[in-house]
Amino acid sequence: MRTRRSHLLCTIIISLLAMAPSAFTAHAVDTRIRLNTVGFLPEHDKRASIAAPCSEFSVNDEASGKAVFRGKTLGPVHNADTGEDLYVADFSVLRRPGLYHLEAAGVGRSAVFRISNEVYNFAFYTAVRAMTLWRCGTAVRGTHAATVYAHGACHLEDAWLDAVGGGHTRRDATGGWHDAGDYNKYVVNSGVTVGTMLLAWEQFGDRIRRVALDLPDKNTGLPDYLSEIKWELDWLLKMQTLDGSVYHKVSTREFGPAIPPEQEKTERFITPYSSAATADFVAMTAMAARVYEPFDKAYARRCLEAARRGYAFLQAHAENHPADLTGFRTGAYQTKDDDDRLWAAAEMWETTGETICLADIEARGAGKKFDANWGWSNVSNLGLLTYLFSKRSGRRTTLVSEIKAALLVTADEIVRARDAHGYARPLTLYYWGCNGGVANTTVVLQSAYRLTPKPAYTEATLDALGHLFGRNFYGRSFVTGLGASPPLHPHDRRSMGASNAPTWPGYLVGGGWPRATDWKDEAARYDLNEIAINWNAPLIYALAGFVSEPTKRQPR
Ligand code: 9MR
Ligand code: 9MR
Ligand code: ZN
Repeated sequence: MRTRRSHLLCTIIISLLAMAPSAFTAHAVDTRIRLNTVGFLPEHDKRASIAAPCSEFSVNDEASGKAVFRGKTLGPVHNADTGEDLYVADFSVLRRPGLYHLEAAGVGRSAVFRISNEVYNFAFYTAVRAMTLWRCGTAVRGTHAATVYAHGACHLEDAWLDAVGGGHTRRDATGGWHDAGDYNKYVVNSGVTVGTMLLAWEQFGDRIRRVALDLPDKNTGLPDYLSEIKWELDWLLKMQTLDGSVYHKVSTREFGPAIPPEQEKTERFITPYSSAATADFVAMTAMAARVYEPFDKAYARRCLEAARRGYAFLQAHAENHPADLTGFRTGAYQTKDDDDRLWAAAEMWETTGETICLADIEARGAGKKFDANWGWSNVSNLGLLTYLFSKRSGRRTTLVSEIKAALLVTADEIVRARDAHGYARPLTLYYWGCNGGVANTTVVLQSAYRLTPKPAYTEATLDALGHLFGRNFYGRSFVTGLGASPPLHPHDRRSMGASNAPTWPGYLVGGGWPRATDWKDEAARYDLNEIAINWNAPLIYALAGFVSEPTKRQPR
């Protein structure tokens, strides 16, 4: 009895220590006050949306309780997609680093939030480490808020060749990341994921190259961030066939049960190739060839050789070729290949400088617009950006200026969507995985900022993060383990299995649809609450832009 008691006490103390600071507040949090609960950067906009009549507010120092800022709310503004009248509290001028909460007169107080230059560092670490925890073919282990998350080496038998005419024999297709809440591995979805993560490296490498990610990899000579992406690339290289085409996926025939990955012993198969998977593979390996070149020349050569073989295959087979997925009921990721081919051409051009690739991207890019809403089924944004920011000479200047203008048009459209929304959501649509879509807008915004440094592009990027971290209809963070009241029941087989399975941290959940108000934090709702690599990648991209070196400016 005594031991049990003290054990219980220990557990309580440990969980208290592990909790966000908000858990310490004696006062209840009123979830009608909705803001970015991960926090704010000192020099940037700071706003909260209040879903209750309120004319005055203050921001109070958490420790002393003293008001350090007082203001009047704006509004109400009617927010159409949630049907609410919202009052907006703007405390942008408060810049002093610290721990605060907001008090809305007549309403209540908000969750605790931080103002600091380093406010996104831990979130970045956690979101990338989530990729490490997604690794297949190896044991994984990580600690978050004093809880250890671990599983044994899984899927070491990947994968059988039956579905590609290889008889009942195996080909090594171990490694890579699991796709999502399921443990299968899909090349097309890896495409947008790796593409977005490598773009973050190209745009924000200076900020993220020194971030230590506690990887199990030893002596790779690579920055940790690139080492993590290499885990996926190494798997992708195993997915290319001799003729250059690339198998579409590695998967069980049906979706498996919610058991830890090392317990899943059902046979997993390689499925036939698709032209979209092949084109995405070309784009990824061509990008990797130039990104890894300064660190590992042999690996860069290997990636380039693979990219060239894939590209040659595509040129010899110009028609769109969906994968034959007969007999498989797992993720399909079927998509017409024109955007994938455009992206492949752009990356081949940027890496090789060859005129045939330039002609290819310029033919495919002519008249193309950017998409405010994009993702695994439409990656032309990635190709257009690579062409636009190419460091090579020889591009058609009229096309370059057209694509420049197109980028700004779409970025402005995203800013207007943000302006029109009561929670500053930069995307107007609601669909399966739309939180990933919200994060994807930041790629357009941050890229536009590189062309034209309009503050609105950066602020809207931060608003996208703010929305995902709590300034939304639910007043909750959409990323497991981060911010206030994050999802506890994601559709993630590791988190679902046993009744006491802890919620694995660092994962963006899909989000509510068809209406803004339809999200549920329920594990069974894979259409609302699944996690996926292609949604974490743009979250990582968005955070990468604001990672800061702790040594530069310490919070006072
Ligand atoms: O668990 C599966 C999830 O990872 C997929 O995204 C989703 C949609 O393809 O399907 C889930 O699997 C369900 C299947 O489609 C229908 N039967 C129940 C399965 C588990 O909830
Ligand atoms: O992200 C995918 C979404 O765009 C589709 O509408 C949905 C249904 O086909 O599938 C989503 O992808 C799932 C994939 O099929 C299997 N792994 C989990 C993915 C996220 O739910
Ligand atoms: Zn696995």
